[in-house]
Amino acid sequence: MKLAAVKLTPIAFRDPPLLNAAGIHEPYALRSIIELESDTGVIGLGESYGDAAFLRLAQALQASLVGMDPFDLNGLRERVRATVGATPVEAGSGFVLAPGTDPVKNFQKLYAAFEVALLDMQARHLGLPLVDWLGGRVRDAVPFSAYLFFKYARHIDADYADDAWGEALDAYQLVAQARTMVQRHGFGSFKLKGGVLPPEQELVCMQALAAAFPGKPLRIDPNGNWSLPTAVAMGQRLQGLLEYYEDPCPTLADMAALHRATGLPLATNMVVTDMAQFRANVAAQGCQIILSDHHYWGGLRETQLLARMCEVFGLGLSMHSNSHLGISLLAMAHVAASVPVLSYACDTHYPWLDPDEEVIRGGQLRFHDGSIVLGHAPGLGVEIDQAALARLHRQYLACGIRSRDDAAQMRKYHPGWSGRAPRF
Ligand code: GKR
Ligand code: MG
Repeated sequence: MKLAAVKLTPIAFRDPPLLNAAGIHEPYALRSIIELESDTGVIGLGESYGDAAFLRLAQALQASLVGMDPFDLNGLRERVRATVGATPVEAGSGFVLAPGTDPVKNFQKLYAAFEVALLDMQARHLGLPLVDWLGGRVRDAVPFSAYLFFKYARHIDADYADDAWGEALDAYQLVAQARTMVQRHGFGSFKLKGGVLPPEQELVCMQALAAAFPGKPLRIDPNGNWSLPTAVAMGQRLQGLLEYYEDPCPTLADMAALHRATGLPLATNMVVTDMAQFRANVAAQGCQIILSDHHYWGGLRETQLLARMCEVFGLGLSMHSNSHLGISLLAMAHVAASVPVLSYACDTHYPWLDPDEEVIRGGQLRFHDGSIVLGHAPGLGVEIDQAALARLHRQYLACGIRSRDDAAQMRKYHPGWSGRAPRF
């Protein structure tokens, strides 16, 4: 079997006005969809970043893949290495809250994007669900948490109608958002994207969630927007409420000091994003839970390696997410189902996806009791709806966004907004 065709389609999909430490989401989020086809007619699918820097890399790699053996992942590695080596690094590019957009991750993210599609093709060729080709399932259902956001009711500059979620800027509105998530998807745990409102107000929201959903695991993620003294003070008041405390402070040294001061379990997708940082974290005894993300950790097999490393060093493992569609969600679920140590509900932005904006044939994937349940179809188990893909590609061409910039978007609402961190 040989790779006969490699198609890469940049897309843009509607994204609600979600607030975070860096600003606010733009009206469209960018992704890329990878479609491989072998000379025997087997397909392989992937989904990754859609920012201009990633697309340049992926386009530079594309032609070199045609003709390769789809099982030759070392061959992919060499081709990716050559492409990344020949591409000048754009210093300062990348978006701080999407760790994979950092140019230092060029190798990992490019390899990961095509590794997923090749693994999908391999599994389809063998007639195996991807999870079984990854070593077998330790669970059939992968739990996800309800990812709660403060949000505005409407974008300042969208060319489409307001979303149905409405505004969420206080505890009452946030609890209503959480209830909707639970009613629609059955989630059994909650993550609040913090670092947005003054910490006291976010604490009140966490207390309201705890009262509304007694006994359910809660997390807060201020994305490094709290100073160490703020994080310690808030940590003391959050004692007893938290399953884990995610990235309140921006540096590993601060996270380690916070853990010493509060004893709270700390999670991160900001200060541990590669193996060198993993080693530093172990030495510093900073974070106890690592949030993996195959898109920038170098693919599904590297995620399994990370899981093994967490097991060896006694760390917990969970999963990070940026705005994405169903192919990413399935890749996350298949690898999560193959990893014994992944014992926390994973993050996903998927509930924020407008149901009309999915590229999978048959439409949006469904959560069952908050979980993605893996079936027995080969590979990732889905096909592309070509009409939907073409529509989202036209949306990409028309929307004018080429790299995510939540800070610039926020300045459209508040011209003086600095985005300085840590802000609280
Ligand atoms: O989409 O606003 C967002 C999130 O803040 C995202 O950018 C983060 O990368 O979800 C992420 C996280 O857990 O840090
Ligand atoms: Mg995070």
